[in-house]
Amino acid sequence: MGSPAPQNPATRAASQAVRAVALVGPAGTGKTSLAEALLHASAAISRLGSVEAGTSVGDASGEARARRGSTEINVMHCESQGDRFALVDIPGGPGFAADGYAALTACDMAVVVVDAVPERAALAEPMLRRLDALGVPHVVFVNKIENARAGAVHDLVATLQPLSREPLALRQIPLRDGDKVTGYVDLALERAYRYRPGQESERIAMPGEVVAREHEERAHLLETLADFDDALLEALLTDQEPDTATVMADLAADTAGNKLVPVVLGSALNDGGVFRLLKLLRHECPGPQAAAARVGCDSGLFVFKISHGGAMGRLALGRVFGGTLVEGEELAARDGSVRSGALFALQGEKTIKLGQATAGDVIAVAKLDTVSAATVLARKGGAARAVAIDYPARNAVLAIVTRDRKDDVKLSTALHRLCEEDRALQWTQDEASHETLLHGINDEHLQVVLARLQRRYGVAVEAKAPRIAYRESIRKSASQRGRHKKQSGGHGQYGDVTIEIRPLERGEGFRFADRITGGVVPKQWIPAVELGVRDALERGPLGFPVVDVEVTLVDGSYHSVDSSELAFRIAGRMAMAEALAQAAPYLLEPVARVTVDAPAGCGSKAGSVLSSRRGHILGLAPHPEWEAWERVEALLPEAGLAGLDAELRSLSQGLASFVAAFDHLAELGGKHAEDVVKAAKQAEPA
Ligand SMILES: Nc1nc2c(ncn2[C@@H]2O[C@H](COP(=O)(O)OP(=O)(O)OP(=O)(O)O)[C@@H](O)[C@H]2O)c(=O)[nH]1
Ligand SMILES: [Mg+2]
Repeated sequence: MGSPAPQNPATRAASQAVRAVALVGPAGTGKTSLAEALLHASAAISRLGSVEAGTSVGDASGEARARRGSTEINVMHCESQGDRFALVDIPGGPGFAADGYAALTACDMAVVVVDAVPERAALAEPMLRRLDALGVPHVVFVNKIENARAGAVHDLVATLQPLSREPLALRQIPLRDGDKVTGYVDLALERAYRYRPGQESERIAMPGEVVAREHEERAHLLETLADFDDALLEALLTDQEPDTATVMADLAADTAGNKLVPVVLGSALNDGGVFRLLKLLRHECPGPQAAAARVGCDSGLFVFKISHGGAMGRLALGRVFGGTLVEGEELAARDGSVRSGALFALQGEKTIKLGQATAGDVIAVAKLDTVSAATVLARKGGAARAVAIDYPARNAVLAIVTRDRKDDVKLSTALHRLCEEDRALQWTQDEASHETLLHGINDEHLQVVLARLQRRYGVAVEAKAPRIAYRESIRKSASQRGRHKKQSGGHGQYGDVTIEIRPLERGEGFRFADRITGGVVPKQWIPAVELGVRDALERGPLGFPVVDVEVTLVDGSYHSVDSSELAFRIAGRMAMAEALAQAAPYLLEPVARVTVDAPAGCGSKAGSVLSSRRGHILGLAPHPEWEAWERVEALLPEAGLAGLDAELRSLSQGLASFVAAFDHLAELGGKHAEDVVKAAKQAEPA
C-alpha cells in the first residue's frame, strides 16, 4: 500500500522540472551524510560512502576531506520515482557557509538538518532567519535520531519554535527500543514504521505505549493545519476525523507555500527516514517558479558560483530557468553577451557532459569567462542583472608572503581565482605596509584557503598577523637645522635648512609652508626640502608614520656650485628627523567601532570580553531586529580584534558575530606603547 498521492497544483504542475533542494543547518549535523544517503536511497550511487571514511560523494576536495567537514558547497543530483532533484549541500561551519548563500537563493526548498539535541537547537537560528528573509520553504530534518534521549524531540521543537517565523509541524514521533530510537510514527498517516538500513522503513503495528502521545501530537499537527484550512477547522470543531487525503494535501500546500515548517526525524548513517524524506520532497517541494522570481530570472541561467576546483578548469555553476539551455547559446550578460560553453551535470567533483539542460537543472557551464557569481544571464529579450547577496563580515586577516619569491606571479593568479570562487574571501595590498593581506570570515576559513592555495596552485606562503597601522605624532613644537655638506673629489654636495614644526589637531594631516626671504633657499629647491621632510615622516622616531604636523621652512643657505635637489632633500630629511625626536613624539593606535550581535544572555559576557581587550563599551541593548538577541556597541583598539571572533563564538555556542570598522586614532601610552615601540624596533632594526 503506497501513501495517497496528494494533488497539489502548485507542485504537481511543475513536477517535470528538476527541483533544487538545499541542505542547510549548523556544522556537523550531517548534511553531507544526508546527501550521500539520499543519493544512495535513490540509487544514484550503489555504495553508501561516508564523510568519516573520506568516501562520500560530497566533500571530495582535499581541504574538506582533511577537515572531515564541508569547506565549499557540494552539488549533486538524483532521481526517485521519476522526480529529479538537484541537491546543494551547504557547509554549516561559519567560515564556509557563505559559499552557499547565492545558491540557496535559487533553491526551491531547504532541508534544515539539526542534531537531535535540544541544547544545540539555537545553532540553527541564523539559517532559519535567512530562510525566512528569503522566503524559501523548508523542512527540519532531525538527524542522528537513533541516539536521541527520551523527550529530546519534544524539547527540540519547543526550543526551535520561537526561532522560526512559521509554525513548526511535527510530522513524526520517535519509537524507542531501550536507549535507541529504532523507528517512528507518522502522525499524518497514523502508521508506525521500523527503520531498516539500506531499505525503506518497514511498517509495523502501532505500539500500544505510544498511542496516547500519538493522539496528542496528531491533534497538535491538525490544529496547525486548520489555521490555514477553514473546512478542516470546521471538521475538528465538530469532532469529525479528517480524511487522510485532505491532511496530506494541506501539508503539501502549506509547506510548499512556506506557511509552516514540517519537522521529520531520521538518521543519515542508517537510512532512517531517508526514503520518507524523498517522498516528502516529491510531494511538498515546489517547482522552480518561486526561485526564478526570487533571483529575477524568468528565462536564462542564474550563476551562483564560479569554481576553479575541478579537472575542467573554470566552471560557472548555476541554475537554468524557463526553458532549455544548449551549448553555444547566446545569453545576455551585464556587459554585452556571452556564449555558453559545454554543459555538465555535477555529482560532487564529478562532471558529466550534457547535451542540453532543461528548466530547473543545476549545472556547470564552461567558457563563461567574464561572468562572475550571483549574476543572471538572460535569454533573448531578458535583462541580465546582479543579485545582491549579504556576505558575512570578514573578521580574520593574515599577511602573506611567498616562501619562494619566484612564486609571486603564481600567487597573484591563484589569489584572483580563489577570490573569484569564494566571495567571502578578499585580497588586498596594503599601501602603507606593502603587505599582501587575505581577509576571510574567521581563522579557520583562512587556514583552509592557505591549504587550497598550496594544494591546488603549489604556492607555499608564510602567514602572520598583519601589522597594525600605528601612527605617531608630536606634543611640542621644535626648531631644527639640518645641514648636508660633503666635499668629495669633484662636485661636492651642499644643502642647509632650518625648519620649525608644530603639532596639528587630530586628523589634520600634514602641512608644509615656507617663510624664506631673500632667496636663502632658492625657490627651485624648496620642493626638494618638502620631499626630504616627507621622507622623514614615513618613519618617525618611534618607528611609525607621523601624522598631524605642520612644518615651516624658515631659513637656510646654499652653495652656488655644490647645492642640488638631492642635497636639499637630504638636509630636509635630517632636519625633520631631529626635530621630531625633540618634539615629544607619542604613539597613536587605530580604534575600531565594533558591533557584536549575541544571543540573549551572552551580551554582557561579550561586553566583558571587549573590556578585557581594552574596549570601551558604548551600549548593550536588545537587538533592533532579532528577537532574543542582544547587540553590544563598543570602541575597541584594533589590536584587540585578533582572536576576538573565536572568543565571542566560544562563549555563545558559536553564534555571536561582529562587524568592525576603523573609527579613529587614539593616543596610546604606558606599557602598551612601550611594547609596541619595542616590537617595531626589533622587527626592523634601523
Ligand atoms: N550517529 C550519527 N552520526 C551521524 C549521522 N549523520 C552524520 N553523522 C556523523 O556526523 C558527522 C558530521 O557529518 P557531516 O555529514 O559531515 O555533517 P555536515 O552537516 O555536512 O557538516 P559540515 O559540512 O561541517 O556543516 C560525521 O562524523 C558523520 O558520520 C547520523 O545519522 N547518526
Ligand atoms: Mg558537510
